[in-house]
Amino acid sequence: AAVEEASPEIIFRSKLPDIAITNTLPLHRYCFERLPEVADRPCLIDGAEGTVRTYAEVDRLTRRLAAALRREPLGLRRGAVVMNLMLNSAEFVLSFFAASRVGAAVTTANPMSTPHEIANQIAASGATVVFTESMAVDKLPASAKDGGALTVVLIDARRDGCLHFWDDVMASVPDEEVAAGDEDSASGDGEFDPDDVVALPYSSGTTGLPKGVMLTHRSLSTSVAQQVDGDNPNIGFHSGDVILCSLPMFHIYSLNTIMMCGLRVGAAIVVMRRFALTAMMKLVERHRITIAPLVPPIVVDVAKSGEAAAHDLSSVRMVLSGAAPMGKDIEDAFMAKLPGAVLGQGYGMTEAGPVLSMCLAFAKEPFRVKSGACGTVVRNAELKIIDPNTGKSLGRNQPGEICIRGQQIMKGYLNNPEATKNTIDADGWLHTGDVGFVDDDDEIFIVDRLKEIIKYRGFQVAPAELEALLITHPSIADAAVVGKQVEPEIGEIPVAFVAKAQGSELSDDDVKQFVAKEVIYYKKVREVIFIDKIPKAPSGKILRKELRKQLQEQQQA
Ligand code: 4UU
Repeated sequence: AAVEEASPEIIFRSKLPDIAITNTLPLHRYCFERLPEVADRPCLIDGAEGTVRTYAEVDRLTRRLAAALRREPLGLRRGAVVMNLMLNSAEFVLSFFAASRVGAAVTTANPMSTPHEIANQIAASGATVVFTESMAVDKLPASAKDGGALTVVLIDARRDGCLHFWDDVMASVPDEEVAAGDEDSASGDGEFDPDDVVALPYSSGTTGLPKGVMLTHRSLSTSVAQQVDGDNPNIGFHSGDVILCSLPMFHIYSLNTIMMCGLRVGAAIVVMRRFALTAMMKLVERHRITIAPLVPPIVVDVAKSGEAAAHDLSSVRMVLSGAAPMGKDIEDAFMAKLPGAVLGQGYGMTEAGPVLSMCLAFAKEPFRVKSGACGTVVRNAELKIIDPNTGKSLGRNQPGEICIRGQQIMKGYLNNPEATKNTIDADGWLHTGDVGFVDDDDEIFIVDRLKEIIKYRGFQVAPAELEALLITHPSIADAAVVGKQVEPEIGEIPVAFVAKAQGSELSDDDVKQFVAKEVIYYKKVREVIFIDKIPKAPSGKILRKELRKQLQEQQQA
């Protein structure tokens, strides 16, 4: 029989050498490994109040909370799932690492989500405890409020049927029980596997509905190491840095690159409940912030704002952008406002752990980089570009689907081996659904997307979710949702193509309002186009390319 000759794969690597990575520790141990050195340094600074918690205090609070999580009424064990449904706060960080200590996983969600979205994620993830705040508590499923299967811990108010984070939960553990040497169930008694899931964010990936992304202790510590470990780290964070945390920790970008990387290096993290331009600038001035991780819409806000000049932003030495494309023109406009800082991009995807590539101008020994590039593949990882039709790997400067391999990528989608298999192939390559190329200097440029997702200000919108909702409307026969490129402050908006049921007098406002009632603000349908029939392949797959083309033609007309 003929032996098929496998053509050698073309694999791209970092320009930084691989390093020895510690990725078998529980994540909390890994992130707090430098505790003895940084114990008295500021760890979490509350943006609104200005209160400072040191590394020793944060570590001790997570131990206390872990002890409380283990005992009744919470009674959490290895394998349990906790939901963090809140904006940025110290409590978010504490519950995340306390969960890690007991061997539980944290599924994160935006507290602006609708009751329907929250209920779906609770059911799908199997969460039994929810850490949340007043703004979201009334949206929890009814079973949660009358002492059903869910225990609700409220961080900012007292309420019947809920536990108060500080007064009930934290206070239940006497100080003498929070011994510094107290061992975690996630490591002390041997019941720990680095491949246990510790974070469970939801992402729709390349297709379909949002799915639980199983990120393990091993994947996240590998990802953090790829960014900030080694003698010449890819991102040269250090313990003297003051890092702005204005991006939501419920998204993997903030959770990993700000929170985990920040803690790993022993930096101070300034926690903003949520982003606001003026407040952010004041915080930079007040705390002499050195590192500002942002997303392109915020970069545009700063570039366009006259306020930058009214504040002393000179302490900022590094501005990181990611989660959506940022063109050269935006980069250049921004740099004119902050000439003293290095601006660069990271490219991440929840499933990839999340960071695939990072700007090498952030390295301790920086490289020169090009504007518009989204970094070079991280160290201790492999990246290839494949022809989406043949699967063959491509050389430099040839656009194709970006694939990544390494110990940082997800273990898979929760309870969804089918979707996992479609995303991570038999050889361990994760297929991103992004189209890009690697240039002669190993820099990556993203040029297109094969996958369905729409990114509204960096947030994921899954067309399949909106389509499933739209077709439940009695006057809608069929529907398809695609993204439309708009101003860079937004990026893309969801546009619905709707085929009306016979005789229906549905208006575009009807459609918009119908969707708006069920989904979080950034998933709202912003435009409706009525058509006779949704174009589909014989397999039933929506021909999104055709719809996108139709949008483009309309925009040009
Ligand atoms: C063009 O967006 C993210 C994670 C981003 C991230 C994380 C850590 C950035 C920097 C960092 O340090 O995850 P998701 O899952 O929400 O969205 C993933 C998708 C990608 O597949 C790609 O289509 O978001 C898009 N994307 C980008 N596109 C992410 N980063 C970029 C980028 N340029 N820099």
